[in-house]
Amino acid sequence: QRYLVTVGEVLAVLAASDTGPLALGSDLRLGLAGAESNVAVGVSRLGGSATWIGRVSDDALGDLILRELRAEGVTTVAARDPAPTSLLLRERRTATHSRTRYYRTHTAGARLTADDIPEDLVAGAAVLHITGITPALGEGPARAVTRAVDIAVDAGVPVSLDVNFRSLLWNEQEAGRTLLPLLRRSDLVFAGPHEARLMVPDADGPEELAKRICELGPAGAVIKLGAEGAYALLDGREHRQPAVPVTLHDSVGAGDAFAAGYLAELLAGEPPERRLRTAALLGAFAVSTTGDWEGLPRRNELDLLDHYDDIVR
Ligand code: KDG
Repeated sequence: QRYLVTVGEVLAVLAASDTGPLALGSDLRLGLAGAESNVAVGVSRLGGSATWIGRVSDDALGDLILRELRAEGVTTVAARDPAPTSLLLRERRTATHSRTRYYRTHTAGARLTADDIPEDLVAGAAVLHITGITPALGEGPARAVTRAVDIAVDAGVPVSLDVNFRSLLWNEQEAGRTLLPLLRRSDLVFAGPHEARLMVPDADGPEELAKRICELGPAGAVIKLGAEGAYALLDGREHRQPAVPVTLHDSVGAGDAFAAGYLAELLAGEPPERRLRTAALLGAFAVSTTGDWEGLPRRNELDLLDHYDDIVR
């Protein structure tokens, strides 16, 4: 069976229910987040097979993570670890803008090592998806990602990289230095314009950014442009994908959703136009629903937004 494999950390999210300063207090909703697991869930909901590799705390939140991923049909390869689960505190500062604070040091996910990566599993995958978040968690996780890429490249498994720069975890120089060698060995790169510029600093504009990224090695580069859609250079061919118009509700998770849509269609053997269209649809579902992944569609729901109409009767 063709499956996607990914490596990362799942965090517990404490999200304010109220809009406004969290310093005034609020009910908190417990949920989960994690760029790589968001992608795995998105792929699984579209009928693809996805496996997530990571370290999971032996605390109750770790149990919740495994239950939730399994409920979503994601295969988990997770060593249990006595260190606690990472937390992400999400303040809903205004109706459309949230602020994040990580509680993410000495936690289970950051104790991932290269030994946690099962060789056969990565070598047998149809695609390995990595993001720039895991290498930012520390030397162990960075080595784990490098190990996964080593295995994939040796086995001829295409590598997909979402640059996913997180300024709360490291600075731009460190990110550029660490991610560039991974990008050179990737086949497909997802990045926003700012993230792309971390990789090719003297380039500008989606066309030039994608072209310069592909000159470094990848056969494909997808530059995500938010409400403007996406520009992709895939095997030397240009593609422009408009965004699907929706009302912005919560933009967190849009990039992961986009990657999930693209990769699910890649797994299904669909052509680039279809991959990009589904990517845009999943991005639209993510921004118009609450949470990073909860609102992602099943395949039979895609046309809810494809034939854009507010009410289905
Ligand atoms: O991509 C959305 C992520 O920001 C979220 O799910 C949490 O993985 C996460 C991170 O490190 O920010």
